Amino acid sequence: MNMLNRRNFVLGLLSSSFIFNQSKLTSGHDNSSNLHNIEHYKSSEDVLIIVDMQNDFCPGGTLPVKNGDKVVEVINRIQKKFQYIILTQDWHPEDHSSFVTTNPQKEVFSTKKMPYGNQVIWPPHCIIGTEGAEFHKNLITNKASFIIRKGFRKHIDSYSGFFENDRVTSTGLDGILDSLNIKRVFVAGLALDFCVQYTAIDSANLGYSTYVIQDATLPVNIGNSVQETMNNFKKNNVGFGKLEEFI
Ligand code: VGL
Ligand code: ZN
Repeated sequence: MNMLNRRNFVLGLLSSSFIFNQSKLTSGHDNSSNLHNIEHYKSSEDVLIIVDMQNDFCPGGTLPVKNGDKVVEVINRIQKKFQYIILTQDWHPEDHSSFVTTNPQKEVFSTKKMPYGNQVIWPPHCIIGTEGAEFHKNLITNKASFIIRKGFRKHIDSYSGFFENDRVTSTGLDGILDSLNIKRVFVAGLALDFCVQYTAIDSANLGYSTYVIQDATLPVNIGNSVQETMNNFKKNNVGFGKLEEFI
């Protein structure tokens, strides 16, 4: 094919596919099924981020949030309102630098200095490949399009789903939301005063309108971590309330 013919051939292809698409849109038997309508009201600009809904953060786990398992039901219900759902998964090597077992001279919940700032000392939790790192068995996970794993570098902890605790190492989540053209981020899961807080604040600072769903999260509660979280939400323009107040 010479250049001119190739051009006409390509244009022909383009226009025939255009007509095909048009006819699909305007076809007489427009089957706007219920499913179609549901997809329509689920905004393509919204994402639900379900933070660390894992066994070790639930009763019976190694770093349990009181009643942590109770939010699973609420999270499953609100998943129905979203087209885009992303899970985060705390995912640590067994000798992670934040673990008390790696710092035997330290007390659990005390802090130590890391090159990137103060780091809380945690009981070992969410160790790669263990039952404790698995999602709670009742959590619906098959609607999520991505699982973001974080905290797998021995020398950096990661609370936020966006950036690790050095505040520069990216998890890739911002790139995903950006390429999906997401505008609003809704955050649920565990724990309100750590990973949910950091995820929501990073999200707001990256420019997404951000809301934490009050009845779909609970705190670990260390010192006055909950009050501080509420103050930080106000300072960083993160909404905190029930989903019905925002959608
Ligand atoms: C978390 C402490 C350590 C959380 C994770 O998911 O909130 N907290 N690792
Ligand atoms: Zn962790």
